[in-house]
Amino acid sequence: MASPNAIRRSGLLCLLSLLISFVSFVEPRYVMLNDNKLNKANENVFTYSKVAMLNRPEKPTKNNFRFEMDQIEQLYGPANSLQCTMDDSARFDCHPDTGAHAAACEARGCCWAPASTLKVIDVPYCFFPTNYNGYYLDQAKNTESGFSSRLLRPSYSKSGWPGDVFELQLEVAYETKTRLHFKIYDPNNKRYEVPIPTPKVTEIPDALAYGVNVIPNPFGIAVFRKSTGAVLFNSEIPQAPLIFSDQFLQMSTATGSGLIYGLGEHQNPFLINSTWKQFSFWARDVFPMDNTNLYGSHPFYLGMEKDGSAYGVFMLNSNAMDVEIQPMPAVTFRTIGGILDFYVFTGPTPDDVIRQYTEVIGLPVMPPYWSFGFHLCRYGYKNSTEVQTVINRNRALGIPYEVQWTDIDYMDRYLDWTYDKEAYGTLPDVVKNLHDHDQKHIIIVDPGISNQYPGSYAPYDDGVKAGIFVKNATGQILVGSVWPGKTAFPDFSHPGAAEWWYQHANNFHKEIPYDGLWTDMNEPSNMGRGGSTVGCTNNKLDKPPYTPGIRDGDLTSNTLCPSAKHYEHNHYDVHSLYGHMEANATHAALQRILGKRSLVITRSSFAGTGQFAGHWSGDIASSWEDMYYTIPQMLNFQMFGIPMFGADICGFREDTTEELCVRWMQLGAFYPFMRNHNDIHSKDQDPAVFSANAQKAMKLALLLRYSLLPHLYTLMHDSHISGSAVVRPLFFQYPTDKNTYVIDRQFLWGDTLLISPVLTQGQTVVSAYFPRDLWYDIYEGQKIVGNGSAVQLQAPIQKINVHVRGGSIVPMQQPDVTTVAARKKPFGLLVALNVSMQASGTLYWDDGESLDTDKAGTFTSIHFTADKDQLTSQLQHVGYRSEMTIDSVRVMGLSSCPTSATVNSRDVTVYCHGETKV
Ligand code: MIG
Repeated sequence: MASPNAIRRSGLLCLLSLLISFVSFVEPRYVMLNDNKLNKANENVFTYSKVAMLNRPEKPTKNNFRFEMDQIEQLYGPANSLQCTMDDSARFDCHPDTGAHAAACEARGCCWAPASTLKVIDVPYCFFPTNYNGYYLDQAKNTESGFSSRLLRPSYSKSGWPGDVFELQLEVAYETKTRLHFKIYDPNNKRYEVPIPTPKVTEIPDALAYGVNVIPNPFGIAVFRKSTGAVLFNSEIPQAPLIFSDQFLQMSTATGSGLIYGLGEHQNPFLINSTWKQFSFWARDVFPMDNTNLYGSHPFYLGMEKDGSAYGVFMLNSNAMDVEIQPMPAVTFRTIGGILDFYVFTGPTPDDVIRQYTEVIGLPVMPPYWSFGFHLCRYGYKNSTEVQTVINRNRALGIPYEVQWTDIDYMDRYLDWTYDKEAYGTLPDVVKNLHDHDQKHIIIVDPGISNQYPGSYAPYDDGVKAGIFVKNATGQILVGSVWPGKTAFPDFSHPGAAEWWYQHANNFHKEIPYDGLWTDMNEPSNMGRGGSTVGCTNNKLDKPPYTPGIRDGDLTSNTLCPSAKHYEHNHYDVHSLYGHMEANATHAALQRILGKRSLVITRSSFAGTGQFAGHWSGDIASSWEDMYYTIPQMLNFQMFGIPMFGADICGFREDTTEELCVRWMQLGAFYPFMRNHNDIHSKDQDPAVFSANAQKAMKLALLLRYSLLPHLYTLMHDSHISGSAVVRPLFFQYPTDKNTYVIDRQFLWGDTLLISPVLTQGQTVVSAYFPRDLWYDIYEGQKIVGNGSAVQLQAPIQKINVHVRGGSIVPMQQPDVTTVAARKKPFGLLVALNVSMQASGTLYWDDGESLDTDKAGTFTSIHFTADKDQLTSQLQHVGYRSEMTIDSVRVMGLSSCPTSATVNSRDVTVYCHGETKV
C-alpha cells in the first residue's frame, strides 16, 4: 500500500471545497441521435454541470457521420501531449490498483501529478488527461426502440489492461416514458450477461420524460430530464473515459447535485457523502463494518436533484466491482466482467424511482400475515428442551410472539435436512407445541452439503447423481469447508437443482413441519482463504489483472474459486448471484410443499431477490452504533426492492444490555421483519430474561406493532403490486425539504407514521425533526404543527415516539398473542385530520396465506375517507369474506368535542378528551 493512489483508500475526509467553475453550454456541442421530439425543445437547457471543458477541436455535428480510423489518428494521434490541468476533484483514477508510479501511469496514457492540496490524500495522483484517446462513435443509426452505434477505440490506444475491446456496440432503448436502458457490449464475442429476466420493449412510447445526448469523440452519453434540463446521467466527461477490456470495464457519470443514496450492501449512513469514497461489491460473509463489501450486491443508487426531483441509476452487473464516489461530484462504476448495462429512471418522486426500478428487477413477494409477527431466535440453544423452555417462558409473559426459530444447533452434525435425534430429539414435539398454539417454526439451512458420508447422506448422493454441484476448474466437484466439515456446494443455476432442493426440503418437512426457511451462508461462505480445500488455479479468473477494493483484496477469500464452474457460467461471474438463486429455489420449494405463502429470509441478495425473500442484516454487534446503522440499512433495502427487512434485535454479537435491548425492541417493532436473534457466545436476550420493567416496555412495543399489523400488511401489499417502499426515509414524502436529506435516525411507515426512536444510551428525550405537516402522537393524540425544525420529545424507557400524519386513516386491530388470535379481533380506525379536516386510508385484507390472492381476487380492499364531521368507508373490492367489525374510531384533530355520533344513523357512544379533543 505504498502508492498515493493506494494510500488514498485510507478514507480521510475530503476537505476540498468545490472550486470548479460552472460550465454551461448553450450551443449544442454534441450529436443528437434521437429524434427531434426528444431534443429540440431542450437544446438550450442542457447543461454540463461542473464538467471540465474538452479542450480539443470540434467534431462535425451531423447525423450518421463516420470517422475513418486514420483520420482520427491524424487528429488525435498518440503524439499529442497530455492535457492534465483540472481541479483535483475532477481527477478520475487511472491507477486504482496498487503500485502506481509515474512510469506505470504514463504507460496507460495518463497524467501523474501529486494532488494540489496535500491534505486530501484520496485524490488520485494518476489520472486520465482531458485528451485521452478513448472510444469514439461510428455509424450511429436509429433503431425501433432508440438508437445504436459502434464505439471504436483507436488501435494505437491501449488502456493498459489486457484484452481491450476495440470495437463495441452501444444500444440505447427508450423503454418507457420514465425508463432509459443502454448497454455497451462486444458485438463480436458473446460475454457474460446477468441471467435475470428484464422487461423487453420494442416500441418507443410517446412523451418521454427524458432526452438523450451523445458526444462522438470521446464518446459520452448524457440523459437529462426534459422538463428541467437536470442531468441524470452524464458520461460526457473527457477525463473519465469509457474503458472496456476483458476484465476491467468502467464508466463514469457526473451526478449533478451529488446527493445519492443506495449502493448496497454496505454499512454506511444513508446519504452517501460525496467526498472520495469507494464502495466495493462482491457478496461476502463478514460482520457489517464500514468500507467493506457485505453479504449482497445492489449496484443501484437514487439521486436527488436541486428542485427535489429524484432519479435512479442501476448498473445490471454481477461481477466484483467498485463504485467510486468523488466530490466533482461523480460516480464511477468499475467492474471486472460482464458488460456495461445501465438503466436510468426518471421518477420524478423518490418512490416513483423505486417503483420504476422494481419494474425492471421484479416486484417483492407478498409474505404471509403471520410473518409480520414477532420472531425469536438464537444460535446456541443446547437442545430442544431448552428451546421449549424459552418458548414457555416467553409465552408466559403473554406477549405477542409468533415464530420460534432454530439455528444450526438443531442439525445432526450440521447436515442440512437432518436433526440431532439426541439433543434435539423432541424437536418434532416442540414444533407441534408451537403449531398447537398457533405459532410457527422456521429453521436454518446452509448451502454446504457434506461429502463425508457417501452412501448414507441422500442430499449428497442425489446431488452427485443429478450433477448439480459446483465443479472446480478441472471438472471435479469443488470441495470447501463449512459447518459440517468438507462440503460440496449446490449450483442453483443448474436446471436440476431446484427439483433436488425441493425433494430434500419436502422429505424433511415430513419430519419437521417447518413453516419457513432461513438461508444463511449463501455468499456462498467457505471457511478460510483459498477457494477450495485444494486452493484455486492461477488462471485469469482466480488471479484477475485487477481486483476491486474488496475485503482481503482477494476474490478467493472466504468463498469458492472464481474459476469454479456453474452450469453455464463461471463462479467469477455469478458469485454474487448465489444467494439470489438459492432464494429463488427455496421460495419455489416452499410454495410446492406448503401450497401457501411462506417466508424465506436470506443473508445474501442481489437486485431482484425481493421477489423470493426478505433479508436480515447479518452479524451486527449489540451496540448502540450498530442499532443506528440498521435504519439506513432498512431504508436501503426498501430501495433495493426487498422491503421485508429486519436486523437482529438487541444485537447478534456480544452481550446486549437491558436498556439497549428495550430500545432495540422498540425500534424493531417498526422493522417490517421483526426478529430478536443472538450469537452462541452471548447471554440470553429473549424478553423473558429481563426485569419486569423492561418486559413491560417490550410488551408495549409489541402490542403497538400488532395493533398496526393491518396497516403494515396493507403497505406490504402496495409494495408487492407496485414496488412502493414500505418504510421510507423522510425525503420520500418531503422531497423539496432539504433538511430531510440527511435524516436517517427517524423514518416513516408509508406516508402515515413517523417513527423517532431512541438510539443512544441514557437518552430520555429525542430531538425529532417534524416536516411541515400536522402530526399527532399515536398514543394520546397531542398535536404537533410541523414547521421544518426539531422538537424535543419525551422518551421515557417505556415509550417509542410515533406520530401519525394529519390526513391519514390508519386501519388497526386489537392485538393478541398471535396473529391468528388478533385477526379475529375487532378493527379500529385511527383518523388523523389534516388542516382541511380531511383524511384517507386503505385496508387490504385477505386470508393472509393463500397464494396469488390478487389474481384470484380473493381479497377485500376498503377505502376510508374523512371529511369534516363524516367518515365513509367504501368497498373497492370484496373477494375475501370474513367477519370484520370496527369497534372504535379515534379521531384526532377536532377543534371541539362532539356531543354525539352516529354509525349508519345509529347512535353510538362518544368519549372525548377535554384537552386533546381526541
Ligand atoms: O458462521 O448459523 O449470520 O445469524 O446465527 C456463522 C449460525 C453462521 C451466521 C449467521 C447467524 C447465525 C450463524 N451463522
